Parts: sequence; C-alpha cells; structure tokens
Amino acid sequence: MKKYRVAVAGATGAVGNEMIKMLENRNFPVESIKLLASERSVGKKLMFNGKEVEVGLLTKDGGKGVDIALFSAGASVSKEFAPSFAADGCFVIDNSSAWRMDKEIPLVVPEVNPNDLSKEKKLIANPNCSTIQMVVALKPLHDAAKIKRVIVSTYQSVSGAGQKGINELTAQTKAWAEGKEIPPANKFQYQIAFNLIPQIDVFTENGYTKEEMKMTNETKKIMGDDSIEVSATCIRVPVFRSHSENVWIETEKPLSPAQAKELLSKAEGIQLLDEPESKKYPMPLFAENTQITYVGRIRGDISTKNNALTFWVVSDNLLKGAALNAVQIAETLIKRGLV
Ligand code: 25A
Ligand code: L14
Repeated sequence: MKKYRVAVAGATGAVGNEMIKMLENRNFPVESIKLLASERSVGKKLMFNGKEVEVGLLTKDGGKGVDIALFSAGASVSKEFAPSFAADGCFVIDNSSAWRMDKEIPLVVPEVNPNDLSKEKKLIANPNCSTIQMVVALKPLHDAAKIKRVIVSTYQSVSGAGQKGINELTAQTKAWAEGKEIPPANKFQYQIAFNLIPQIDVFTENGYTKEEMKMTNETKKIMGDDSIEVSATCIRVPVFRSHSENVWIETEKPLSPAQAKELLSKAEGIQLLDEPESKKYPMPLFAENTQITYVGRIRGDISTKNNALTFWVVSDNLLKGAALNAVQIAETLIKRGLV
C-alpha cells in the first residue's frame, strides 16, 4: 500500500494532539511525519507510533515534500500558511474557520458530501464541530423526507476552545474543591465552572453569534441545499469533552419517529442509543474518546401537526468534530485516488 508524507500544523494543541492519535489509531499509511507549531513549542518532543518526534516551526515552505497536511492552529495562522502549502502541491485539510465559506473550497464531511473532493482543490476545509455532528444525523433524514427547517440548541464543551479552555475549567474546579478563590475568567467571558455561558464566538449584527451563524451557513453548504433553514443557539457548558445538541427538524414529507430510528440505525458513523425505558440515551461522558455520533430521544413534536421531530445528538468534538473528520477526509482522498 502506498504511504504518504504527512504534516500536522498546530500539533501541540488540543485538536493537533488528537490528530496525531487518530493517524496512529486508524493506521493511516504514514511514510513520514512532520509536527509543526509556533516558536513556543519548537524542540518539544511528541510521540508518534512509539517514536519521539521533535516539534518544528511552522513556516511557509513547510509543505514542500509533504502530501497531506492537517492544520489546527486557528484561522489567522491558517490564512498565513495554508495557501503556500497548497501551492506546493500539498493537500491541506484545515480545521479553522478561515476558508469554510469560500466558494472555491470544499467543506467536507465524508458521510455527507465526499464528492465535493477533487484532485485540483488542494485546500479543503474541515467544518465547525457542532455542525459536523449535526449534519451526520441530518443527512439520512434529509435524503428520505427533505428537511425544511432546523432549530438547534447546543451544549458545547470547553475543549472547543482548545487547550486553554480545558485548563480554565480544570483550574476553576480545582480551586473550588480546595476552598480557594476561583481564578478569574480569561479564555471564556465568565467563570465556566458551575455555570452556562450563552455566547460562543462573537456576536454578529443579527443578534446571533458567529458560532451560531457557522451552523446556519455551513449546514447549507455541506448538505448542498440552500433551502434548509437553520436557527442555532450555542451554549458553553462545564463539560470537558463532547458537544451535545437538541435538534428539532421540520420535514417536507412525513417522517415517523420509527422511520427516523430505522434510517439512523443504518447510517454510517452513527449509533442509535434510544431506549428511554432502560435509561439509554447519549451523554457526553460516554461519547468522550469515541469515534461515533450518538443519537437518541427521538420523538414526534406534540406541539404541531406539521411533520416535525426532535432528537438529541452527542459526539466527541475533538474527534468527529475535528481530528477524526480531518483524518477521514484524508482517507477519502486516498480511497478515491485523488492523492
Ligand atoms: O486564531 P483563532 O481562530 O482565534 O483560534 C486559535 C485557537 O483555536 C484553537 C486553538 O487552540 C487555537 O489556539 N482551535 C483551533 N481550531 C479549533 C477547533 N476546531 C480550536 N479549538 C477547538 N476546535 P489550541 O491551544 O488547542 O491549539 C493551538 C495550536 O496552534 C498552534 N499555534 C498557535 N499559533 C501558531 C501555532 N502554530 C504555528 N504558528 C503559530 N503562529 C499552537 O502551538 C498549538 O499547537 P503553540 O506552540 O502556540 O502552543 C503550544 C502549547 O502552548 C499553550 N499555550 C497557548 N497559549 C499560550 C500557551 N502557553 C503559554 N502562553 C500562552 N499564551 C497551548 O496550550 C499549547 O499546549
Ligand atoms: O469554528 O467551542 O471550529 O469555542 C472554534 C471554537 C468551533 C467551536 C470552529 C469553540 C470553532 C469552538
């Protein structure tokens, strides 16, 4: 089997670390690996497949001699470095929001729109974490009954905000448990321990946050259907890993909860966990470190005669929401003979 020269940019971050583990875990055919980050991390040693690899500096010529680069160092870093990697002929799978809504750039969830990948489009965007797990669940329902409208509330873990987010919840919880003064908020707008914050990313003119508008815009692009209307409310919760979402959908054709369950139980990447009588439903605690999108609590909406269903979706935001989806895009490039 052909092997590939791989680079990870932002290798020392929360997502970068998971990217390295996913490449190992899924036996990605790696010929060589470059781990790149900012000056702060240069010289740091990370493990890959049992060997120590020294972290190098991310530079514009870093894509030379690389087949596939996975980027997760934020939008500004990606804007500065990803285009030169792609110009050197390297496929770049970028986890930031920098390129997602660019018309020329594919925004891909392999279970939903693998056909958007091509040989020519070297720069590929990995979608927003909350959007990925939602569209994995929406796709089979949309194919069967055409979704007209989605209303979603998210419960997003602190790891969405990277290593600094994880550190902040840890420090605040530890101080509380030790009876010490809780350290002030820094990464988040307010104390996140024992709290909920109804703001992720900045507010836009229409009153929605950028994170909420990502869910609206990216869903249309990934599903390839501009007619799907999405209203999202994104909430930060004091959970370390996995995002949870309550999703409400209205469909054009009737779709019973039983039909939805049948469709979701067969869908790629999904596990149906829906036996309320035996307390089986998805929860972030159990989704953590798994590569699955869990769906449960599927029921018909009793408040309307329209075709409407509501359900609960949970997935590990650092895996399917980021690192796993990026590696699956790379696997799809290989499967289709594009790289
Ligand atoms: O720019 P944006 O869009 O606002 O987003 C920036 C942040 O979003 C996170 C990521 O956090 C990033 O900091 N992020 C991006 N995509 C995400 C996603 N889909 C996402 N979070 C969740 N879901 P992170 O801390 O997890 O990862 C940061 C990684 O990016 C590298 N990096 C940053 N600037 C870089 C760069 N690499 C190259 N060139 C640059 N200019 C970063 O490397 C890390 O790999 P690092 O060396 O800067 O950080 C290594 C360690 O240092 C800690 N640290 C962070 N800030 C500080 C710090 N230590 C001391 N002082 C600090 N101020 C980090 O925790 C990390 O462990
Ligand atoms: O667009 O939870 O990938 O703060 C980066 C920040 C996803 C959410 C993105 C968070 C987001 C994330």
